[in-house]
Amino acid sequence: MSKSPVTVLGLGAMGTALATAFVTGGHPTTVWNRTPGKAEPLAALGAAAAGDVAAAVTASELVVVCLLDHDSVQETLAPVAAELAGRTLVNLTNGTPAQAREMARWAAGHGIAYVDGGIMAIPPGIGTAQAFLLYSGSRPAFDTFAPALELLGTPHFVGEDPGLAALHDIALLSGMYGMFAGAFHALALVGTERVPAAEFAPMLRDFVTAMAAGIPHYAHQIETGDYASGVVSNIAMQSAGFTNLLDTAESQGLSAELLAALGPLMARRVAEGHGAEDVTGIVELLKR
Ligand code: FVH
Repeated sequence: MSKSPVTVLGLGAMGTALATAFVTGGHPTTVWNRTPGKAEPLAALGAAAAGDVAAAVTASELVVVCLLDHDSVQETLAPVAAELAGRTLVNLTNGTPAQAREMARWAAGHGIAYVDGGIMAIPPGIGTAQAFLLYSGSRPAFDTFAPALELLGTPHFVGEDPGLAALHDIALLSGMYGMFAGAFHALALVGTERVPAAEFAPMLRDFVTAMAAGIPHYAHQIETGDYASGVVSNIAMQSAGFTNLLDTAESQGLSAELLAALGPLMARRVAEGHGAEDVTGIVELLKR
């Protein structure tokens, strides 16, 4: 059976990985990039390099866009709205839920089927078992092109509200950056005593991985608002211990700014009478 033609707009690190997955997966693939020259390796694999955005868009029913940000997507697509009419636009550019909903309204106004997406992988991971992608928006459009999109990584359709993929994406990235913040602080801290980072790193990875196993339990507490269920390490104890993290950073001559926000939140929660509960209760202090 012949495979559906795909157009990829944007040949940065990620767009190139996406286009490579489509072309090697047997899809007739047309590519375009603002700065010429980036299409050459893909053309060598069999992709067609379009001379302008309009030619790229009209080559395929499925148009995948992966540019730097929301502004660059708007700037690139606004002039070709008429050419996109009747096609499916899958936007894999990182953005906010509000931006995704704005794109969906724009697409609906021009007769374009719209699917927003979030890529949970780095470019070398595209097409591997570890890669997964989030999608939301038009379910019929997603279903039609799912066989092509599956080449990029495991697809998760998270709902017809077009903002939901971005919400999941930003939430996952928030978790990742929180983990990075702690890990970078830890690596810098051992470095103050010349402990080799490479020797410490596996210990850090294993400990963080073991602690991450608690996430489903924390999720239940946060969803139900019951921060007293199944408490193993109460917040009063954790708050007392956390001051040692801040004091150690200070005495080792290291800024604790990557960690600092947690200490006052824990102390406030304890002061408000929740010392016997779990540390997850600090989310109550985040709500506005
Ligand atoms: N790379 C990663 O690890 C992450 C993984 C998760 C998803 N992100 C998001 O993917 C989007 C693209 O990221 P990228 O890695 O491809 O980024 P770059 O290599 O910097 O390429 C940027 C492309 O955007 C084009 N571009 C920028 N501004 C404009 C504009 N005003 N008009 C048209 N195109 C524009 C740029 O073109 P050029 O500079 O080569 O001419 C590149 O094609 C991004 O949302 C990540 O957050 C990647």
